[in-house]
Amino acid sequence: MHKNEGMISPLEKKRLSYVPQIPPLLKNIGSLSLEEVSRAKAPVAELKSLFPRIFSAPSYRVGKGKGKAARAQKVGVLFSGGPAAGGHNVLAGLFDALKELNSRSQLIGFLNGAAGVLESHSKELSAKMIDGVRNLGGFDLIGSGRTKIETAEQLAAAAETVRKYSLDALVIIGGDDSNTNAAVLAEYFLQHNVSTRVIGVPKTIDGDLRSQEIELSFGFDSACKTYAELIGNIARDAKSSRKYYHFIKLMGRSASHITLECALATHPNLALVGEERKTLAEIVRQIADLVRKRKQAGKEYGVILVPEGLIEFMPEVKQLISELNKILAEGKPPAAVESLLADAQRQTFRLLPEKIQQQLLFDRDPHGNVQVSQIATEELLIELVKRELKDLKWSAQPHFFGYEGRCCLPSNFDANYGYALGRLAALAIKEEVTGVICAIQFLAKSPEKWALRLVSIIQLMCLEMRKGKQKPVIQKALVDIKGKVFAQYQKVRSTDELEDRYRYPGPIQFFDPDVSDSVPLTLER
Ligand code: FBP
Repeated sequence: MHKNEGMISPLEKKRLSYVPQIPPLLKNIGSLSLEEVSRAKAPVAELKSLFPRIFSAPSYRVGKGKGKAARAQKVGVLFSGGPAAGGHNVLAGLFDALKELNSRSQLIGFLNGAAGVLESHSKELSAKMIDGVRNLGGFDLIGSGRTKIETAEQLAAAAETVRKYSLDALVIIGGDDSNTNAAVLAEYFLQHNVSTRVIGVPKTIDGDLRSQEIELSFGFDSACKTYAELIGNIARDAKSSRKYYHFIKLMGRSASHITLECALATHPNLALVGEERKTLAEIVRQIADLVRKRKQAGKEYGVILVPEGLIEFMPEVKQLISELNKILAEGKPPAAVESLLADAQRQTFRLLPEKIQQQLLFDRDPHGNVQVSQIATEELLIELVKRELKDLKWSAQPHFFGYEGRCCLPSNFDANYGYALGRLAALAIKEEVTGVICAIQFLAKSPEKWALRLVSIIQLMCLEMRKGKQKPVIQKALVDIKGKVFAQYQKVRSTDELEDRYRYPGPIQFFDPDVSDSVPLTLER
């Protein structure tokens, strides 16, 4: 019996007994081996000096064969960054497979992200603990955090911890930065004769950790389905009450994948896509035109989706932010900043409502940068469109959907995908590889047809300017505005502006096979 059985809801109880569907190969990991698929050089030769040991490490395809013996392994695992539904299933998949391979294997959860490694803060995960979180949302069994292991002192502390615990492997479940970190650690451990191997697992609701090999991270599907349910409900309310424009900001720190997926699922009157790189003035005009046109058609309501990262894509705001960062970094007082801006940037600054000006000047992260994700873009747009439509009567309601979607019960897709990723990580550990990320392909098909890969993380990396220095990173995958998914949205965009073709997806379904096994629309395309 689950220890909190009295506390859990009937649906959670039911979900605990769901058996994730996985590719047949993953059912018997002991009978699998790895085949090298490429030993291609990483795309940027300069990475070689930073990662001499893993620079030309191969990627692998998984197949039947006599792999390495299944010896007892001691494995550490941590979550990094924002929660994403399906994370507990990664732990369950990893735990089950490790124990099936050798019942003496142990899984140690580091608490609250990489900080747990630096502070040696951990707990050994038992079958009882794992059984209590199967197919449930959240990362709460071990917590997560945004600490990075970057400095020489942190790297040394991480090496000390994994040595102290005698870990054979460390599994890092995270996004682009965390998997970059996984590569840094893999290299560091090899260079310092630490025998712990490092395996990455792709996680983020943002859907921006993608490459040719990685189709999607887990968590995106459940988050989008949750937001799409809420957007559908709001659309129905808009159409019923006929008096508000709903400006709905959706999470996604940089890329607009979540907004695009929700647009395909719900058909709002407009979905802004940051990657189109329109100026603030263009966007305000576009929305004002939409409100005018709909008014002429007798409609004084509507639904507009706004991606969280929109503001950073607007060329003039981007320039303003970079100028502000420079001036403030020179230690100039915020009150003097406006007078120090170049004319064009001063104009942009003056256009912004006071609340946003204050956010740009005072709400800074520990590195002194603007906290772009905290800016109320939905409120900014409402205010500026109101100015533009002075003589027109209309009302707007701002919303922000973010945290609501990160810890929901995982959809069947994410429950299956997370569990399969965990089992694949166990295979990587058995086969003693390091510096690889788990990649599952053909995700739009049913799990029986998924293909399994272990991809050398270095293959995903490039050099990018960060805080004035060239740094190795996994580049975020933005929405490709020449790609198929955006084209699909473009096809319906102008019709959806005036006609109300809202779709109401309703809550995530778990039990009706016609609905419950749906995959993200982004993948179907
Ligand atoms: P990850 O990239 O760590 O998965 O986080 C994604 C995200 O949910 C973004 O969409 C959002 O901007 C950010 O986390 C919010 O972060 P925080 O939890 O620190 O407020």
